[in-house]
Order: sequence, then structure tokens, then C-alpha cells
Amino acid sequence: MKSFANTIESLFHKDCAACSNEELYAALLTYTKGLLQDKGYQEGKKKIYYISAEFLIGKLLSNNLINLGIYDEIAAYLNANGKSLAEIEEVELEPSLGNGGLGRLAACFLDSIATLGLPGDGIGLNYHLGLFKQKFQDNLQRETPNPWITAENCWLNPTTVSYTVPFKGFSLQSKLYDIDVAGYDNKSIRLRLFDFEAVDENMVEDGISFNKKDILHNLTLFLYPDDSDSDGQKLRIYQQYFMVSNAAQLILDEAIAKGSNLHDLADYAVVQINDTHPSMIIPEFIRLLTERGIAFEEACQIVSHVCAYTNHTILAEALEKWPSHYLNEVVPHLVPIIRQLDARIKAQYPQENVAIIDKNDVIHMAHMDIHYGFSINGVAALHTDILKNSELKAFYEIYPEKFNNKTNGITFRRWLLHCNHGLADLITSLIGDGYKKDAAELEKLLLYRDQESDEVLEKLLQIKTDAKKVCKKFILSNTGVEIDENSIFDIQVKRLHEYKRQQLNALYIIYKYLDIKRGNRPSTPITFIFGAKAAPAYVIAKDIIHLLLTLQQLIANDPEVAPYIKLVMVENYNVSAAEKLIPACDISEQISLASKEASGTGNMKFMLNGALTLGTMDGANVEICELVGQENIYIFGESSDAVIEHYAKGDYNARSIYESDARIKECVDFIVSDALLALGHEENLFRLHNELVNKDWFMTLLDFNGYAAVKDQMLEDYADRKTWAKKMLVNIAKAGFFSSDRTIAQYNTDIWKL
Ligand code: 26V
Repeated sequence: MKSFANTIESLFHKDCAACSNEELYAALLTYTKGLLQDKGYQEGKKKIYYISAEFLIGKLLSNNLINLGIYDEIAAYLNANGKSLAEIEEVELEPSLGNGGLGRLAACFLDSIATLGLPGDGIGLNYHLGLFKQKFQDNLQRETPNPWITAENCWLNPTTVSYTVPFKGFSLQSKLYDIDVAGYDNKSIRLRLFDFEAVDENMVEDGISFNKKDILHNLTLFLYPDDSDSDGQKLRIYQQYFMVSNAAQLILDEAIAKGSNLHDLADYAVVQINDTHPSMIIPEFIRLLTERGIAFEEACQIVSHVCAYTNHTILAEALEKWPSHYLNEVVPHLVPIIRQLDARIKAQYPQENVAIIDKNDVIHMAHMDIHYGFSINGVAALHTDILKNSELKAFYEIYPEKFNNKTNGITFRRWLLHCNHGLADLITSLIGDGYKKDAAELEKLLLYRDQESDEVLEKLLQIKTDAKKVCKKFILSNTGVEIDENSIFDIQVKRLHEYKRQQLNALYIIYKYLDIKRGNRPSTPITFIFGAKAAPAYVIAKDIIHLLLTLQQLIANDPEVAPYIKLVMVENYNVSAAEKLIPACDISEQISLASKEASGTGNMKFMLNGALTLGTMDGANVEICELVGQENIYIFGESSDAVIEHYAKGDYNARSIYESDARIKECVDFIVSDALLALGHEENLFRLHNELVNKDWFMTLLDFNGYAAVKDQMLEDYADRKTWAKKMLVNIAKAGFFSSDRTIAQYNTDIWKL
């Protein structure tokens, strides 16, 4: 640790014990950045460029220390000097450069690309204020800016790389910042974030509102600025084009520097388009290649060998389509290219449903990706099947060879080694540490289930209790609420969306509340924990948050009920919060309407940390179920086929369920009961009630009875601690498949071919 001590000395001219946590954080940052640069990056002729509007990287310090193999050493050194690494970590600000699963997936992929030693870069934007920070006020979500860039002590490394990006009527000069991320026991990878320096954080007025037209000052201000009006939508196009034009210029420059004549670009670069936000890279490449003298037809061929597209959702409202006049107002030079791309397709495939530009002159970004990319993948087996057989069937018929599945994964470095030291140590003591690089080795743990080893099972339960104590502290500081570490922790953390059905969980809590009022008390107290941000313009999602917060208050104030159940809604749920919550979880809520959750990745994190899944047969839950077996997971609800059929026939009728089922009616009506209205807002609660009774597009009521029955059973099963611990062990042992190292290895074998 001499070199670290030297860093402290040279920065602050004093020794470790005399430094503040802020100073030690600064010293660790400088020290770690130096090590990362010394490691260097994997080089190679061909490189993967993972382009994404989101990279939800979380705090980096601990993760880098772990991946560099010096975490324990640094922690011990600090300890010996009376300091705590955990406390120093608190100094780091978490960048909120993502929304949820899609952005976190991109971050896990960076870790795995580096760990597997593949040449690659992540490319995105340097949003100054990230996604909003969530505050609760009067039981409502409020949004405030989420600054994370500090003049000093920040992971961003300024570079001299800069490109000119043309827009209608003006051009902007970008500046590139790099963040180095360590691979596990391997070289580093760069996350390359383009920025526009004139962005002015002071233009934010009330909450997160700002002048959306002032592109010269707002371009990289926020991730997902409100796009409920046309100015907001155009700002998104400005951002997306800024991202991909920079990316394309960088990629061409790097290829040329390595000897490419651009005709052979596919030998030097493969671009993974993460959802449709980066799709404009296709026409942008064509623009740049034709500018450099390559004929249009050949440029199309080149791009079609370079670009691959990942689809992350089948929700129609999330599939991007832009009216062509928006693009004309922002990037008019791309429109004739897109029209030509569309004309080529129409000449060959006249059917309207595969057109890039539809009859209303709207551009379908995903369609462009599919026609002009060489690979289209879904993110879990069921999701890919749905793409092939229904959502993108017409495309699958044209290009069956392009479609493939890549079931998502998570990096075990962050989601086990970093967030759950106790469990990682136990596993290492049982099966050695080979699993850290080869996650499939976790299966060796099954031996202890087969041996019914009481010692191991008890240790597992003890580790869970320890994690609950850590979580309890976090929840107290985050919410001011004291929870009981001996209660059952039932956790649903994910973006707030109707298809994920936080409202279904809320209805169950209402049912429990009423049941306790009638004298039926659960034998073990239950803590229901939620964490979720709602998109600022998503009215019903915000109403659901309001319901949860109001319920939280009602239950806490009711002495008849409070000893048995507690509800807590974590404020500003983010990666750091997830790291505290996931290890502590008993029941992992994965209750989306079957067919709607493309994969889910939280489900994998919970399983790896010994939680049991309560879920529908949706997304990667299906694969979890296959791996652990029916006896180690709790499944309920209609199948995806049945759900898809309901949509096709239009025969789902929430009101008829509501009217014919007394228990459901009672729970739904409780949303507008005097008790809740006394604490909450009439407008929000009535709107939500009305939505559930008269619309319920995501079929909450359809699955309520199945959900309640299975959840009741699960809560009962919890009492048999040994059997429960065996199920936990099976879940951990079978989680190996969900390592992002496996996912990335498959991307490389099937798509990237590095
Ligand atoms: C975006 C939006 C934005 C507008 C409002 C409605 C809406 C609904 C859904 C989305 C999702 C966009 C794509 C996305 O984040 N997909 C997530 O990707 C994860 C990583 O593959 C996957 O695990 C999640 O199941 C999937 O929802």
C-alpha cells in the first residue's frame, strides 16, 4: 500500500489517518485512475462499439477496486488507519445516466466485455444532470436535477477528441470525455461520453423544467427530457443525432487509423445499436461514407455488415417513430438518405407493415435497423419468440437468419462480490473462487442442498439476516422509517410502469390490511418495500406512487395493523440503493403482465442473492423457472399466449371481473375509501380507481386471485426455514447462467465475431 500512501502524501502532504473522507476519496480516485490507465485497453483489429443512450454505471470506486484485485488490501489499509472504505464510498456521487434495465444492462456489458478481454468501447452522452432525482412531497413524486459532475474528483477524463456535428442552420463542436472501467482481472474499457460544453445547468427553472428550444444550452443537460410536446421530441432527436454523428465519426477515424480503406469497415468495427435511440447511426454512416466517395449502394452494403440491433421492448408506445418533418427541422440532411433507404425496401417488399416510412410519413426506427442491420436480437428466449411469431413476424419471414436470442445477464462482480461480501465469502469457502470468472461453477453449491448441510443452510440464513440489518440502516436514512430485520422482506424495485404492475402488489397489500383488520394476522410480520421512478409525464404511474405513499402512511398510523405489515417506498431508487436492497430480499416481485417484460434483470440479481422469485411466466422468469424447477420458484398468472390472445380478441373486461368478484371489488374500492382519501388526493386516487375498473390495459385484475393465492402460500412457506434455505441455495447455484459474461460470450460468438 506504499504507492497509495504516496498518493495521499503527494496530494495532501499528510498521512492517511489525518485525512478527511473527502480527501481520501480524492486520493483513491487519483490512485485508481492511474492503475486503470496503466492497465490499458484491449486492442485488436476489429472492435465492438456498444452505442447506447443510457449507461447506468452506478458508483465506480468499489467496483474498480474489486476488479483491480485491490479491494481487500485498500479496505484493510484504511481500517488500520481508523478509516472505513464504506464511509468513503458515500462521498462519490452516483451518475444517473440511465433509467432502468436497459442502461444497467449496458453497464454490465462494459464490465463483461473488458473481463473477457474483447476490444470494445461504450459510446453515449454526458448528461450533466442525468435522469431526474426523485423526491417525495405530500405523497407525490417531485423531480429535481441530479448533478453528478464535479469540477474535481470525478471519473470523467477530458480528451482532445472533438467533432463537428451539423444540424439545420448551425453546427456544434463536441467534446469527448472518457470514463475508464476496470475489467475483472483484465484490462480496462472506455465509456466514451460526448458532450457539448456550452450546456448551462443554470437554465433549469422550477423542478426540472427548462427552455426546450434553447439547444445551444440544453443539448446534453438531461437524459430523457420530457417529450410530451413537439419541442421535447425534437430535443430528443437533437440528442440522438449528436450521439450517433459523433460515434460514427469516431468509429471511421479509428478504423482508418488502423488501416481501413472504409470499403472494409466491417473488418474493423461492429456496432451494437442498443434499442432504437442510436438508430440514426445507419443513415449517418451512409452520409459519411458517401461524402468520402463511396457509392450509395456500396455504403448500404457496408453499413449492413457493421450494424446489429437489440430490441428491448414490444410495447408499442416505446418503439420510436418520428414524423419526417421533425427530422427535417433538425437534421434535414438525413431525410433524403432515409427516403432512399425506404425506397429500396419498398421496391422489394411493397407491404406497408415493413416500410421504414409509413403512409403518414412517419419514420419507424426499428424497421430501419432490421432492414439495414445484419442481426436482430431479443433479450430473453420468450421475448425473442414473441418478436419472431407476432411483433416482428413480417420481418422474421423476410430475414429469418437475422433473428437471434441473447438472454440478458448481470455482472456478478457488482451484484455479488461488491454488494454481498458475506455471501461471496461463504460461496468461496465452499467451492473456491473459480466462480468469480466462471459463473457456471456456482452449480457446485448443489452438493450442500443434496447433503442437507444444516451448517451451510444456517449460514445462508444468517447472511440474509445480516444483509437485512444493513438494509434496515439504509432504509432508515433514506426514508426515516424503522423496519424490522426479522420480518419478511418483500421487494419490488424497478421503473414504475403499469405493465410491471406495482398496482397489483398494492392491491395485495390492501387485501392484507383488510384481512388484519378482520383479525387474521400473519404469523411473521412482512415488510413490503418499493422503489421506482415514474416518467415525469406518465400520469397513471405517478398516481400509483401516490397510492403507495398514501398506503404507507395509512398503515404506519394504524396501531392494529402496523405491528404486522409495513410498507416503505424508497426515495430516488438507484444503483446504490439496489446494492443495499437486493442482498436483503426474501421475496423478489417479478409480476409483469406475461409477454410485456422483455427480460428483466432485477430478477437475476435477486436470485443470485438468495431471494425467491414470485413471478409470472414472463421475460427471463421463464428461464429462471426452467433452471431452478417449479419447486424453487412461485409462479402465477395467465400465460403470455393467453394474454396475447386477449389483446387480439379485445375480450378483456376489467369491469366484469370487478363486479363479479367481491374481494377484488373491495380492494379496488379501498383506493377511494374514506380512510385513504383522508390522507391522499382525490384527483389521483379516483383517476387510478377509474383506470383499474374501466380500462386496466395491463390486466391487473385478471391475475389478482392467482397472485394472492401464491403469495399467501409463499409467506406461509417462509416459516419452514430449512426448506426455504434449500430453495435459496438452489437459486444461487443456478444463477450462473445469468452472468453477463455468458451473454457477452454469446454476442461475440454469434454476432460480433471479434
Ligand atoms: C420505455 C418507455 C418510454 C416511454 C414510456 C413507456 C415506455 C415503456 C417501456 C420502455 C422500455 C424501453 C426499453 C427498455 O428499457 N427495455 C428494458 O430492457 C431491459 C434490458 O434488456 C429488459 O430487461 C427489460 O425487460 C426491458 O423493459
